[in-house]
Amino acid sequence: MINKKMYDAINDQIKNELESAYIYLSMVAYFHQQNLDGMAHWMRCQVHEETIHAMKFFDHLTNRGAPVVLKDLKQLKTTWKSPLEAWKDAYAHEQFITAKIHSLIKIARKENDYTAEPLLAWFANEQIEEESNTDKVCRQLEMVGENKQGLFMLDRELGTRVFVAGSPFDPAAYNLLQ
Ligand code: OFO
Repeated sequence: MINKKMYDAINDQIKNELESAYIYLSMVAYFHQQNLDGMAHWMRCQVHEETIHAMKFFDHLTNRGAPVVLKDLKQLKTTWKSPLEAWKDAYAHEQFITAKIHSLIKIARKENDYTAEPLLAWFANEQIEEESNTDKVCRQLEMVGENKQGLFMLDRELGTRVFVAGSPFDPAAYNLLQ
């Protein structure tokens, strides 16, 4: 049995994670338009990962016998002035998600939800990487500035990111995400 506050907050977080996937999918489209296929590829991997995040929370509720309620996703930004602006938005979005995870932890502690804590600890740790990945690309783009060759090299490097194996809806596969 899950406490009502925790239940509502987790349902809300499923929406936040799906919104993350939706935002990054918009960035995939934008980067392809800019001929930055490496960045588009990196964001495709990120969409996959965000869907896994949503499913981790989805399964948590389902396994505790609580019904998942999917909510409306908010209207998205669909274009950016520059690749740097897009990556800055990605970094800001990850900071927003970190704050949401921290507030979930606060609720779990207040409501003595020991069952949710291990999952939330996983997410708190995951957010270190999520913030650091997007922040690093912002810094690299700032370093590159107007240098087209530098942008090309960075795009090539981001294109080497490897997809997590398996479907984001298959718990056996998404447990591989460390
Ligand atoms: Fe990008 O970490 Fe989930 O949302």
